[in-house]
Amino acid sequence: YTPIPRPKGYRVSWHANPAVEPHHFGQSHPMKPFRLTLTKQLVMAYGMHHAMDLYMTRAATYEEMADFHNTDYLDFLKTIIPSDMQSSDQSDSLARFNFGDDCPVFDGLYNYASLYAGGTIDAARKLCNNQSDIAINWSGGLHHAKKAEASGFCYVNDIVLGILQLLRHHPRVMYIDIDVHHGDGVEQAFWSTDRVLTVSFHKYDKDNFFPGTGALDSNGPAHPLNPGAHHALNVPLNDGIEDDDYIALFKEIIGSCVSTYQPGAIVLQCGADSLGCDRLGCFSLNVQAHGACVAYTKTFGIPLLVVGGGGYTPRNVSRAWAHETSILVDAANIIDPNIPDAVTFRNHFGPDYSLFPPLSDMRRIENKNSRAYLASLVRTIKEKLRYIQG
Ligand code: ZLV
Ligand code: CA
Ligand code: ZN
Repeated sequence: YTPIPRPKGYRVSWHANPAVEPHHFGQSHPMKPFRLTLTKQLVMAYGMHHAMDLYMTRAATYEEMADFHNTDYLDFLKTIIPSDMQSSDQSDSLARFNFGDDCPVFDGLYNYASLYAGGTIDAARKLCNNQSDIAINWSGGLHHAKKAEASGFCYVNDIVLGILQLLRHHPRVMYIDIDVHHGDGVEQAFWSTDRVLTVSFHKYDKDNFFPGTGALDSNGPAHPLNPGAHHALNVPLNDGIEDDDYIALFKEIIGSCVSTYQPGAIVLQCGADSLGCDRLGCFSLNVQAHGACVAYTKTFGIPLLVVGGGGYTPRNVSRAWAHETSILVDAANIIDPNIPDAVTFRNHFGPDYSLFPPLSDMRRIENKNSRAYLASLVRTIKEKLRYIQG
């Protein structure tokens, strides 16, 4: 490969620890930390690691995680072991903290959760100290975890912990979530403050799609004394949304939000389950369209924390996150769309060996988002922005 040069005029930092990658949620569980290994192999095969400052992430300390999480939840997380899943004297706690099929207890769980959380906290601190302009942690983005509850494959809410760090330096932080699921844990954590504006794009079907929250009219408790009222925005979508509509919607909404709210930092959750052909998702986005949202967010030149999230077809997750890394280091137009021969696990990318296989044609899902529906979403959200001040 040829080393990718450093981007001109700004610094990008990469936060990772390979010890996250070998964790296993269990036999048929869709969350596969191996997708991080694939992502890293692509990034390195393209020589992109030369364009960034590389930081080996440490585990978040118990005290750092207690900035958001309850200590009785953390104590449980720290001591629970897989054999407790069957034990009757743990069943009350397991139920109370929402452990089960979605959130199993697996070997090294506390290590896994504290490592991905440490990555996001470190990334946020690099931005605060002005040692980085764009900080990336693909192992983070676990947006469903609650103060005292695991949820939707998420145990510790690294995004909330990262935003809490950014709030030490920035009066206002904006959170953008393009995972196919609603970013409920982050929304709820900042439900009562006007210092964080959360915006989630997601598939919404109250009764049939997890987590069932994130309706258009769900914008924070509208109590007159709640400063956080109106500071949660939701973009509920139906099955099958395609590239051009999604990009146009993202630009219209995010452009208006940034110019109104004037955030000092942006956190972007890049859940890759919004891609076409995802095992759990139902949108029809190609890698380029998912990446176009990252590219647009970067154009504001605001300190940017980029995290991963969902994504259940590992070969496509790694394609998207490698492409997005190239966008962030300003090298998208110089990398070869044919996946290099030297990539470890290259067999995962056949038969096309392309960074951009046409995902939208591979599994046709009818687009249930009419132009009129999308236009009404934009109109309604722009009206909601009138309640928000920068
Ligand atoms: O991508 O799960 O639908 C960020 C993220 O946003 C549910 N869970 C819950 C509510 C009751 N159920 C079903 C429980 C199923 C447990 C096992 C699966 C196993 C195999 C294949 C698919 C699933 C599954 N679980 C699909 N959807 C769910 C959701 C949770 C989705 C979390 C998304 C996380 C990382
Ligand atoms: Ca989302
Ligand atoms: Zn998701």
